[in-house]
Parts: sequence; C-alpha cells; structure tokens
Amino acid sequence: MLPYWILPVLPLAQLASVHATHQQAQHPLSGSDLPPAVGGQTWLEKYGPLIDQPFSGLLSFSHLPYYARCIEDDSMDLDIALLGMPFDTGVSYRPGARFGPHAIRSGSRRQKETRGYTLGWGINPYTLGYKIVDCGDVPVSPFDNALAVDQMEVAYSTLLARPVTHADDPVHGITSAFAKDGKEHPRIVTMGGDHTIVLPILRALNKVYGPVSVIHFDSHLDTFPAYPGQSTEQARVTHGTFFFLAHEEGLMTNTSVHAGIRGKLTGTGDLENDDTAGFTIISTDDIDDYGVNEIIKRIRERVGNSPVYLSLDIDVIDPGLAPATGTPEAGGWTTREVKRIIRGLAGLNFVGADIVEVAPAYDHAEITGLAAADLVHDFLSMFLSQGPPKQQPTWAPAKDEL
Ligand SMILES: *[C@@H]1O[C@H](CO)[C@@H](O)[C@H](O)[C@H]1NC(C)=O
Ligand SMILES: [Mn+2]
Repeated sequence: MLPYWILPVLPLAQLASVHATHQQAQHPLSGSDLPPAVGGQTWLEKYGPLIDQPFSGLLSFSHLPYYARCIEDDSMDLDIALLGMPFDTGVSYRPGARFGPHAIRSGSRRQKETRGYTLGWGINPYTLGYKIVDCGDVPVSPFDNALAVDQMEVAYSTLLARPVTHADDPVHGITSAFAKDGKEHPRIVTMGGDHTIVLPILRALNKVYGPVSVIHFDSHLDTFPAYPGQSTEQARVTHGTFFFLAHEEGLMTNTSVHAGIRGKLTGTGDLENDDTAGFTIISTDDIDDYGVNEIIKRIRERVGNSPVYLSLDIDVIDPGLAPATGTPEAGGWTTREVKRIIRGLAGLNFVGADIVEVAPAYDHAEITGLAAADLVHDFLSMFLSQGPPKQQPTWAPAKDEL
C-alpha cells in the first residue's frame, strides 16, 4: 500500500488504473469479479450464525453473555453473576492479583454452553435454563484501599438487590429462606483479586442474610488480628486479616471451617485467634490420614443448615499445580483433590462463592488460570445441583468385580 501522504500527488489517471486493477481481480471463493460484500454471499448466507471458536471472540467467562453495564442497569434480572474484583493492594508478598479476573476468563475459553457437561457432576450448568451472566469487573481504586473496599461492597450490594430470573425455582428457595426480606437474591461468583475482597463481600451479604458460615479453602488462616508493626486502622485491612475483622464486625457465625491449612504460623496464639473468629481447621495432611470423603463429611457437619459462603484461595493447591499466586506454600492439595471435595459440598445453602489470589504474572502455560476457571465451572455446578451427585462408574465392571 502507498502511504496516505503520496495520494494527493498521484496523477488522476494513475488512481483510476489502481481502481480498475482491483475491479478485475477474480475473487477466489465466489468466482465473481466483485468482492463478496457487493455481489457474493455474506458470512451469514454462506456459513450461518457466527459461532466462536474457543480461541476467537471477545473475552467473557466461558463465552457467557457479557454485560458491561450490569452494575448500572437496575432493571436487569439474573440468577448467577460472575464478577471480577481486580484489587491487589492488600497483599503481604507478591502483588499481581488485579490481573486475576482476566486470567480466569482467559483460562475459561474452552468452557462454554455447548461444552459444559462433566461426568463428575452429570450436568451442564449453562443449559439448565438459569440466567448466568458475566458482569465484568468492579473498577476499583488502585490508590486508596478504603475507597476500593467501599466500591466493592457497593457493587456487590447493587447486584445482590437485582431481581432473580427464576424466583420460584427450588434451587433458589435456598436464598429466600435466609434473606431478611424473604426474597430471592442472585448469587455471585467473584473472581479476585487478593483475599481482602472477602471483607466487603461479607459486609454486603450480612445486610441481606445476617451472619453466614464460611467454608474457606486456603493454605493460610487469614485470621490474624493485624500484621506486626502495622498499627493504623487502614493497615489492618489486608489479605491475611480480613476474617478477623469480619468476626469483629459480626459478619460470620461461629461454625466456619478452613480446609487445606499448612502455612507457617507466628505461634499457637494464631490458633487461639482463629478459634475466636469461629473457625475449625482441616489441615492439608488430613487428606492423607482421613481421605476426601471424611473431609467432606466434616465440612458438611460443621456448617450444617446455615447460609454458607465459599471462599477459595488458589494457594490451597500445590504451587506445582497453581504457581501463580501471592503467597505460595509447598506441599499442597492437588487440583483433583480440591475438585472432589467441592463436588461433595453440593446441596449446602450457598449464598455466594469466590476464587482469589490468582496472580498471572507468575504463571506458566496458564496452569493456574486454567485450574481457576475449571473451579469456577465447578462452583456453578455446585450452586445448581440439589445434592451430591451419585458417582457412577465410567467403565463396565468385570464379572469378577461384581
Ligand atoms: C456457637 O455459638 C452458640 C451460641 O453462642 C453456641 O451454643 C454453640 O455451641 C457455638 N458453636 C460452636 C461450634 O462453637
Ligand atoms: Mn488467603
């Protein structure tokens, strides 16, 4: 092509011949001497409706409808919202989780409505008739943590107040049973962001449901009252302290549970603070000694019939299988083990869930982003299942096995 500044000095005759050459070119597909937009078939005529490849199209979680104005449009109804909270100025070690929502959406590109059925769940969450939308991200302040925490609470409360599409559905009966106003409320799956985001989420949930029990997958307790030497009120609001602050504010019941704990402590005082905040601990090692099924049983017994919030810090998974995170801890659970435990939690009274601490700058070959996206798919299946699915063998048992 000629640079644009040459055109004004070209003789008119030369311009005309450039045009003529273009007109005479044979279009290889249509056989016409005109370009297809003029005389041939359009894309729709020739190939039908545009169906994205896993690698094509604009980025939304699992190619779900993306509503950039979800938070503004208060006439909008929905059942489940995906919501990004790109906040990472509350971390104690590696920053970068502000890019987590993008990495999780990117990791979800091979998941979609036409490829969402799993053997483990026996359902496809995208084809059950519920309105599941990607509501984009809360545009949090990167400069003022108090402002950002308020923005996240307001955005979450705004979405929680939306009408539910399938209000009379039994799967949604769960939320009205606990809501102070007796109404159904949408459920939100939040993509972090560092773990601090759970404080504004629990504040928003508290206004609708009162205190909730928390199932917390993490290698760390996150119930420190404060980091040593960080004495200002603002400096207490971090990704390692938010559960203690939530306890102080009365946002949680006394029947919450950690799963996958192995991080180093300052001493046994940390355990006392943890107990005060209403948690009991399932350690990483418990999976070897008691197994997946016993862990599922203990979690279910602990939270019972309370309204339940699930928070999953990706650092619960071994750093070999999820390296891209803020505070990695060696010797963790496998992605498969975490998925098995989550599958055993269906049927509890979930009012919301999140996945946090995905910091893609430390990722390799999208290992962490893919794992996180897969876990979000599991959360959707967990929300929309009535109870633990029966595990059917995927092979025909041999005669001597029967
Ligand atoms: C939670 O608090 C209630 C009421 O104070 C108490 O009866 C119950 O034993 C507590 N449960 C646990 C697990 O600490
Ligand atoms: Mn955490």
